[in-house]
Amino acid sequence: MENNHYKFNLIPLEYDYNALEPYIDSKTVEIHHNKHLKTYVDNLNNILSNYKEFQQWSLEKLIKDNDLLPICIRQSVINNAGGVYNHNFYFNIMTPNAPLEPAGILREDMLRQFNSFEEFKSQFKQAALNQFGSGWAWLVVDSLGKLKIISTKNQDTPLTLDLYPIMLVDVWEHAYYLKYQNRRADYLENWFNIINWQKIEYKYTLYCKK
Ligand code: MN3
Repeated sequence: MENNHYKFNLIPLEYDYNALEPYIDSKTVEIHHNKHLKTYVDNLNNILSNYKEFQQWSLEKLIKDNDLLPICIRQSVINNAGGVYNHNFYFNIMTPNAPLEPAGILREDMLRQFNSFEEFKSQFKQAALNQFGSGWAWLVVDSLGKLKIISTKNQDTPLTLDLYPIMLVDVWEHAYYLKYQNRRADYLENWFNIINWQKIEYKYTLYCKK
């Protein structure tokens, strides 16, 4: 069962480790999920095990309201809760049976703001390429309801920026190094074959209904 507060679980993937081949290799998905993500889950649980008062807080609240946490655990909660949130999100929006482009209202709004899907893709890839060092590229909705592409470093999230995230890609080297080594651009190009647009569209409609 999925827990959105302490004690957090390693959420199983909805697909097999080899399901994203040939775009992401089986070994990378396995290590990424069963080692990297698991470490974030374990670290977060370890930190919170000594702080009963925060054990009912959701992942989102731990990230958003981090200024209410004791200073001695604040940065490690930001890193590890962010690591869990970002990776759960990332694994959730990939699928082996991907439609190659979004549909519905998301597509309409994307075309309105970026002129074409190709232009959106190119800007998103550029943000992911330009993220220096470890981090993430995101498609978010801002407080005016506009789609925006941003990047964050390390395990930072847009949640603290009053932005509503609907899509992200991991550009830490561990997400692609085994197969692509330093070729982040190739990883990104291939990643566009395994995006679960239905899930992203659903997140977008949730935002629109708010
Ligand atoms: Mn990662």
